[in-house]
Amino acid sequence: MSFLKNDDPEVYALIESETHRLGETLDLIAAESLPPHSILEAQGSSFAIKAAEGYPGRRFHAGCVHGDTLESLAIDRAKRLFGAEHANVQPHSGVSANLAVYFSVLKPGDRVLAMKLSHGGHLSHGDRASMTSRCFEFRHYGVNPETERIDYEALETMALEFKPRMIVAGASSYPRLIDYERIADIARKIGAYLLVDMAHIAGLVAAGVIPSPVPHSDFVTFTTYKTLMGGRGGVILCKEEFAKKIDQSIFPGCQGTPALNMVAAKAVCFGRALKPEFVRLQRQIVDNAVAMARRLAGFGYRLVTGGTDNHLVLFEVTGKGLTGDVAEAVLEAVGIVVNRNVVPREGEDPLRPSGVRLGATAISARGMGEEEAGQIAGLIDTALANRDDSVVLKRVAESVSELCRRFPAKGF
Ligand code: DSN
Repeated sequence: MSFLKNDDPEVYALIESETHRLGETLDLIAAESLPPHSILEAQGSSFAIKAAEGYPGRRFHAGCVHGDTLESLAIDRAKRLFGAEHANVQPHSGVSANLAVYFSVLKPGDRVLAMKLSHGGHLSHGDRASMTSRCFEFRHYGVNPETERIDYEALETMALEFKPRMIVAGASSYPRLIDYERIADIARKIGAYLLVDMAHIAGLVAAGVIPSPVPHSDFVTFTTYKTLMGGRGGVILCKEEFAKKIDQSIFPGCQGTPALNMVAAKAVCFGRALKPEFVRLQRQIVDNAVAMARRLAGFGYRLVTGGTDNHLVLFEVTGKGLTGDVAEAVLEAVGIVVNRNVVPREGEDPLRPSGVRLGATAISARGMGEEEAGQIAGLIDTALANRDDSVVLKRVAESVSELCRRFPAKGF
């Protein structure tokens, strides 16, 4: 980055510091990964310059010859990777992708049934704080209070009574598999569309490590930077019959020109995900999450749903006299980066929740296996149990640094 260093030393220094932070800490944020240099190169490439409103062969700007080939390549790879009939690779984010799906087939005020944020859903699934709740009439299903797994019977009862035009499945803090077939049956019964937001688990689905929602859904949205390990951005997959509506809903409906540099990064991401090494890595992510979950349970933490089937672990810290925000701060101070999270319980304050969410994607990208994942769970427990003991915390921080040195963050 010699140009940036000369042109803007202040920003250059911040980038250097952030690169150092990423290398010297353990990233356990479930919504992050450690993308390889090739993804960052594509993001920073000359495609960042190009205005390209429209779609390949149908642009509103000249000079899109290479942009057209690039976008077609990204679309073809996305379709191949997920066995989808149609792909739109232009959404700038997962929220943009969801908005475009809503506005493709719904009218303002239409009813939508989605998973509650506090039970693992997502803001853009009609949470009060999201503009989606102002555009459509959302109602929310949740998990069974005993099992903390989706209550499909209650979902069906709500669907039959509320008669939504669309059902949304998918979550950002649900550690279990989702029965897409069952939700698709419910949607079919009431003539509703089914949208699955698989942002968190897209990498696991691409690798075939967990079941795919694609055959069961009208629309599937996802982001490319979580388990899929690419750059920032969103994608929509849909059945061919909705292709035109989805494309129009993204452009000109919800967005202007696509970010072709991010489309380049998506193409690279899909190309990598089609390789056998990616499948091995995705299996390791689940194995590592399971290893962390088991160790934490052994230390007496209550795991939401009792374990995990995917890349994330959600556990309560209130049993240890802590709240999620305090746990997050204690862990960040020793170099373990996590996020506080609500657990499925009504009335929780999202700023001071009872839980912590962990994800195994970035540590797996660094080459860590179950042994290290278990060791990290041990470091988490030691730090939380000794949060007022600076000597122990220093020892934990040293162990974190040692792990980071043994498993360098080659990804970026
Ligand atoms: N959906 C948010 C999360 O799960 O943290 C970020 O994409």
